[in-house]
Amino acid sequence: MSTSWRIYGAEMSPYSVKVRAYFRYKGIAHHWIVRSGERQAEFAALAKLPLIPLVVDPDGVAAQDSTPIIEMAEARHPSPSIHPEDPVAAFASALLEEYGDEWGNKWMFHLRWAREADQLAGASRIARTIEPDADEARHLAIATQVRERMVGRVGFVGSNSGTAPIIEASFLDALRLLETHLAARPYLFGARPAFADFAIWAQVRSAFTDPTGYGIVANRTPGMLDWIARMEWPRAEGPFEDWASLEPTLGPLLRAEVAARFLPWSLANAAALAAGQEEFTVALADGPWTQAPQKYHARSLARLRERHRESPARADVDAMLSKWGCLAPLADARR
Ligand SMILES: N[C@@H](CCC(=O)N[C@@H](CS)C(=O)NCC(=O)O)C(=O)O
Repeated sequence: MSTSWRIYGAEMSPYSVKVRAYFRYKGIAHHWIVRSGERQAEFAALAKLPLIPLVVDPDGVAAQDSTPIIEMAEARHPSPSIHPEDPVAAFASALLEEYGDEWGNKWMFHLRWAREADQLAGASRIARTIEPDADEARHLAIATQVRERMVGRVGFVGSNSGTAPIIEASFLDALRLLETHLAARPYLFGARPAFADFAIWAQVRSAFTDPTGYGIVANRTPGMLDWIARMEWPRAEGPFEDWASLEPTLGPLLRAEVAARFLPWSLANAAALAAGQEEFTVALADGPWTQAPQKYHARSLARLRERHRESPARADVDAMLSKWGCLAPLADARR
């Protein structure tokens, strides 16, 4: 029997590189298998959904969805933990993990598929993943198909002409706040990577490999470059910090991004799903945001609320959330 895990993924896929960086950090033996056209039959036999990453454990059990994959692997390989010992920092990390996955993906998807230069670059790289040895004519045909399909889907994450300025302002605000925070430490929660690093990094790193995202990071927040490179093969360089030393520069990210943009969006999305609406509009401080609701997000918001209820230091966590404007959206109305 193999003792190695398998990760079916792609270099272009943020959730795939998120899981791969986690497995690298934990030192869990794994094979990275590029989901190319050649692997499609093998992939389809294992996958419930046509999504990457797909992870197969040493017993042959397959799992999808990066957050539950990491939670499952963490339960089986608890050391070194990706959760800070300080319960307030640990909850902030879980909240920022959700923000990275669900909101950060909007930066990545929008930046990759909104402008022609990025569409062409992204579609060409994906075509090379699907069929690495295609001749030029075949390569162009695949890239054209990919581009049409993905440009048609950019609206699914809420990217449209009304939201584009909000998404781009959010990307730059987040990068600037992270750049300041990371000037004093190698990872978001201290000297080793936390749950939040993997999720936020995956989206920033993916945007960074596209022309527009690269231009923004390299020219406007070059202080992010070290962390982007470091997270490719993360390692423990020292302990986690407690919330007290993280708060002066991480709290402002919670306020400006999580409280002002991500959580209001997430609540409006969940409410629209519950009401069976085809479209919803939420008034963010930047202006109105309109899109069709996204199904997956309501489930991950529910999981985050569960974590919040289960926190071993609920009063301290609530004081932190309240200070940075995140408590009301997370509080359980049925309490
Ligand atoms: N919530 C899932 C999302 C996975 C996902 O959206 N994967 C994208 C690539 S990053 C995908 O497979 N898209 C369809 C495709 O590539 O065919 C996770 O965290 O793993």
